[in-house]
Amino acid sequence: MTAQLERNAGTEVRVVKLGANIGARVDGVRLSGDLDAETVARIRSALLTHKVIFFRDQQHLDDAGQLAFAQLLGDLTLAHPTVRNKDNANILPIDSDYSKANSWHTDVTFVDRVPAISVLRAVQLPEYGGTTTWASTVSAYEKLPASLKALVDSLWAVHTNAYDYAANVDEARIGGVDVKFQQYREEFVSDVYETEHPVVRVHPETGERALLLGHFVKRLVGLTSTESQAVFQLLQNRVTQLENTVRWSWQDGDLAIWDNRATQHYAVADYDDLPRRLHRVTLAGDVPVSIDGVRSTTRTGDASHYSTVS
Ligand SMILES: O=C(O)CCC(=O)C(=O)O
Ligand SMILES: [Fe+2]
Repeated sequence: MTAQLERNAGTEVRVVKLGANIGARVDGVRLSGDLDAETVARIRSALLTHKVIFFRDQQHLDDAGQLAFAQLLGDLTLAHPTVRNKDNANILPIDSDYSKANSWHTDVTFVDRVPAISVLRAVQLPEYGGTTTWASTVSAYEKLPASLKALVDSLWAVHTNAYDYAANVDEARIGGVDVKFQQYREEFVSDVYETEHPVVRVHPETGERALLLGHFVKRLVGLTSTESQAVFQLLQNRVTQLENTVRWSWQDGDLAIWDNRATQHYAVADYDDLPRRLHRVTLAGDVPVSIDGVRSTTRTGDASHYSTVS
């Protein structure tokens, strides 16, 4: 294994690269709301470079600590545009009792203000399975041949939370006919959102071009649904190519941060009916912008209650 060690002078922060295209583990940091500006800058820089970063041994963090740390990286969004959490307005529990995200997606792309960053903390883990995999949508774009770049550079997609759920997830495997699951699903689509995004967005901090797709895509603008599916699948296959991914095996005390403007992810549902719970916090993002400088447009719904635009 050719893990690369970057030692930063002055502090203990060590960034250990996990793969050529995506992923790094950050060692030597005790996460909290009290980190100094230099450490926060290093974490942000590691995130922008590696797209998803992992921290071990953060057992001291609770919800309040996770929120305090996350706020050093940006402004909090609500837990979700439609799903309410009565315990804490800013934390979305990812609980295997009522949802399993075993489908490739970028978080909350059905609104115009797609969150910039997601911060996910392990709370309860199964004895086996339950890994999560991330893919770089930047390297997926960069590796496209010129002919496919020409296709996607001016392509737009309609994203919605009322997507065809059964087409993407094998419902039978997720606890059968489960009332809690059904209720969650109903809350998820209680307000319908539809947004048109460019398939290639320019990252506001790095200037990199990234594919903006994932399972909230309903169709590609100007294409029939059959054509949309074919082109979508072709591009998704590029995103999820294994060389383009990193897979994380969760341990107690782990925290992951991903750049939601440059990645998709998939939670592997291979832990039977064992309980699994993680807490997610998201940070406000900008409205995506195409290569031509055109911003995404809302078709249905108003997400201003959910998040500011960073
Ligand atoms: O369960 C996981 O590992 C990830 C779930 C997910 O999609 C998310 O936290 O945004
Ligand atoms: Fe997600």
